[in-house]
Parts: sequence; structure tokens; C-alpha cells
Amino acid sequence: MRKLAISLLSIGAVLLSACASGQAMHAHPEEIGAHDYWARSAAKGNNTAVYLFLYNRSAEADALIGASADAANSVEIHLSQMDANDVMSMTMQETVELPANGEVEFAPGGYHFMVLGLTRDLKAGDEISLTLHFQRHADLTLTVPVMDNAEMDMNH
Ligand SMILES: [Cu+2]
Repeated sequence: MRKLAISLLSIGAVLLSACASGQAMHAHPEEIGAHDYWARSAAKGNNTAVYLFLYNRSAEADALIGASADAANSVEIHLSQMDANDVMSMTMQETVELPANGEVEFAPGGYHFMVLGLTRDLKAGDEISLTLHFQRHADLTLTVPVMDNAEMDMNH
């Protein structure tokens, strides 16, 4: 009886160490994700923007390095900023740092995904598929709901 208890303990120890080394080698899929994502409604041929919160629950920093969408020619990462003359301007970002155990907000007036050249209408209630590319983590594909938000049109 005593012998059995010891061998069960050693099996447990082996399982624990296997799990720990797996974590060290690659991030678990759920460690990077997004929440509260939405796309602004827009007509075919126009541009629009996607907003979200991007989190990194792992202990390793990562970086967003690009994005693509199923209903657009291309997607760029932009940062809106107020310049010295109180004029809002957007600059394209090559990467956005995603700190360990951190979260980055993509919101009107700040970071956003600029969705260029829509290949179909996006009306409230529709969806657009957005895929995010990272330096380390595997691609993350989101099914983003489309919403109306006319009053924010000028300062995405
Ligand atoms: Cu933009």
C-alpha cells in the first residue's frame, strides 16, 4: 500500500513538470486575446475602423505586427493623435507593443485598425472577420460585430 502511494506521487510530479516545460516553450492560445471588439458601419468601397481591447496574460511581452480582414483590401494599424494645433491626425504604426500581463486599448481618438477598401457593405448587425498577426503568438482571428456610431465619424 505504501509503495503504491509513492509511485502515484512520482507520476504526479512527472505530469506537473511536463506541463511546466510546455508553458515555457510556447504561449497558450488563450494568453493573448481581445474583448469588446466592434467595427463601425460603412458602405462598400469606403474605409472603416475596428476598435477593441487587446490583452496579454502571459509573462512574456509580444507585439502586434499587422492585421488583415475578410471584407477589405487591406488593414493598417493607426494611431490618432492631436497635434499642436488641435488637429487630429493619424499615423500608421508598424508595430504596437503588447507588454507582459498588459492590455492595449484600441479606441476612437487613439489606436485603431484602419480597414481600407471594403469589398461589401458593413451594416449594423453584420460581421467582419479580423485576423491579428503577432511577433511571437499565433494569429488571432476575431468575428467582429458591426455597429453604428455616426457621432464619432470624424475622430477615429
Ligand atoms: Cu485611421
